[in-house]
Amino acid sequence: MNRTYYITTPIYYVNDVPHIGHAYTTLAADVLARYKKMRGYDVFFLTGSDEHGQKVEKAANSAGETPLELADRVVKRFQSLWERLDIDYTDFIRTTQERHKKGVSHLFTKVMEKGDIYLGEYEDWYCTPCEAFWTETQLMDGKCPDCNRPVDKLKEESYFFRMSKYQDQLLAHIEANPDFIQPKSRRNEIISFVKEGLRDLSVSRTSFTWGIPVPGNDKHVIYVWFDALTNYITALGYPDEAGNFGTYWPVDVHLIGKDILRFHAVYWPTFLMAAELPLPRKVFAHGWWTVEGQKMSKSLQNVVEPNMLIEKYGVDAVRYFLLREVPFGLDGDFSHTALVHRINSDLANDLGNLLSRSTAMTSKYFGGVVPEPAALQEIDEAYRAKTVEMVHQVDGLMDEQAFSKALQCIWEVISAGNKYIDETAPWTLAKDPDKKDRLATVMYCLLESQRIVNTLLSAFMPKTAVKALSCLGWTSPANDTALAWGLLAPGTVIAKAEPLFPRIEEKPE
Ligand code: ME8
Repeated sequence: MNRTYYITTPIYYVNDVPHIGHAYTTLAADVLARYKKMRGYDVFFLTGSDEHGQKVEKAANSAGETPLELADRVVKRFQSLWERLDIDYTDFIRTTQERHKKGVSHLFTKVMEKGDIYLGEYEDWYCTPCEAFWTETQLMDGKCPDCNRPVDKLKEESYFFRMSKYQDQLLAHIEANPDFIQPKSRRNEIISFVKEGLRDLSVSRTSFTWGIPVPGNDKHVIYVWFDALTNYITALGYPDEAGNFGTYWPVDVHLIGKDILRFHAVYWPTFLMAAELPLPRKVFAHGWWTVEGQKMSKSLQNVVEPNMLIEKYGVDAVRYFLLREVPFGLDGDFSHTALVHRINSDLANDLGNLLSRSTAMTSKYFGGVVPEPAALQEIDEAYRAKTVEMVHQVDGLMDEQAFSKALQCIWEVISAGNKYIDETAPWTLAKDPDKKDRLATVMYCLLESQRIVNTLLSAFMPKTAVKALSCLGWTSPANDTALAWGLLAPGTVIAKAEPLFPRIEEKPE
């Protein structure tokens, strides 16, 4: 039986169209899922859409459609973008699906039967765009502390979840499991938040109807976060605790943006505690993208549309850039200049050039056939050892969701390859028939190191990696065993590589 690995993205609201922020989380999840698959894990990668709530109801009203019509229309935009971005998810859950509604009702009933959901009355400040209630003290200058927009005083009958009851248990769990909330700075924020005291949480609404009815009282719909978070288990077939739920839960990592950490690191674990279900192993909150130094927003008209980027630069350049440019967990800035710079320097110059040079020399000196290496000398051994060490390092970095560092580590080996060519000077060796063995060894090391590099890169840039590997005559699947040194068989026919990434000379916008 393979080890399992369950990874999720947030389920995105259907009242917005997808932008690079959404693409970022989904891409990171895809890279990790592909990587874990390559390392032999049985991976379940879940994404989906969050389709209930007042915002969707309002957006549908103003577009003159039913909420479900709106959801059906927008969800297609997400799904077609994921296809273009080569996102290889296992399942896509929509919160309007029966399987989800059934699981949410079950969870709600179970927690209510336990006495942890009770009927009360709610009065507080409510921010409609954020769908969040705030206490008087949480407001910033009388406005929503998250988005700085005006809030309304709301009083309504509401069901409450006894979140306060789980405060100590949650704190103890966070403290005993340093990996539970990552990165560390975010973990500290949550610890302070929990220490300030958890209040009971309103988990139903009567002010709108687009949602899952509270079992036994359909005046109320279930609060969007109780509904949305539960997707992570309903997609596995919950309440059926056998099947996929039994196989994949608890989740290995929920990848989310920092904006929704509190919901994932406080609300969700306490719901699970109440339901006596295991908690997620890790919640990782990545940072926020701005665009050319500014917050991305519809009103500023600076929303970066991933489809446009793919058309202009190609899918793998976009995949590479988003994960390389900014350490996962920190905020970052998107700019066309930075993207063009990465393409020209990392992809065209370093990665592409190395492959072109090596395959061109193999064609010229060995008729396009992988030569038989002789004994490795010190310089070859150092290059081999660096390649082998990279495989090990990348594995640890991927477990920490340190995508940018993993790519840096791979690029050190690519740069070492270019340097190795300069230092061994194959064109000089080629002039001396007595150095044929030496030349063969150098060529072999170059090709073999790149076979391993491109196998690792298949998680990041699937199409490019397949292209590069096929130039190297390697058509076996990219898997765990393919990462060992020495598998490229002498005698294999290689192809002279076309540039993987042509340089972009034009001035970027
Ligand atoms: O919050 N930079 O959905 P959502 C980086 N439905 N990431 C960004 C980003 C940016 N500028 N903008 C958005 C919801 N994101 C809920 C989630 S989960 C049970 C329910 C990404 O459509 C980031 O992952 O508003 C963030 O957490 C998510 O989009 C919010 O997506």
